[in-house]
Amino acid sequence: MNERLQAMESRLESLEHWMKENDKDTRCISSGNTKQSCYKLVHQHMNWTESRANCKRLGDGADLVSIETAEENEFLLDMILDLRKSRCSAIWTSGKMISRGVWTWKATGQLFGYTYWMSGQPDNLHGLEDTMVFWDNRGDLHWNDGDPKSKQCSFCEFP
Ligand SMILES: [Ca+2]
Ligand SMILES: [Ca+2]
Repeated sequence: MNERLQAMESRLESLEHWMKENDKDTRCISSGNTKQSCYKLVHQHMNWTESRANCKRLGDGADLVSIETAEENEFLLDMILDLRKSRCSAIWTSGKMISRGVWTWKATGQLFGYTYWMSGQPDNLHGLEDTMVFWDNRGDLHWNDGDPKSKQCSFCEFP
């Protein structure tokens, strides 16, 4: 490869690294033998499809968040409590209902294992709700199924 191009690429990489380190809405977690994941809380309100496209722009392997463990869920809850201020009552994840009562993480294709549904949820209100949000219901912060057309904050996950 051309040397100047190589130098530019390495400068771009260090710039990307710097931006990750200095973005207060982004935090990373790594534990034991799990790969490091970084998470960005996006405050711009978008529908589910727009939110997913926006996450993918963060780079290779970036998508709306998928939540495999209680530990990962706790990490995200802490971020929400620290960062959202009052701007996000609901936050998109990659959770999607693929048939009645069957939920998957679109980012990974995995079925839901661990769950953290709010009591009475998912309720598929008016038959319109098939995407998963963190929802703050007067201080009760849990998972809910929401209408993908509604505009909300979102959580991206990337390596
Ligand atoms: Ca994950
Ligand atoms: Ca619901």
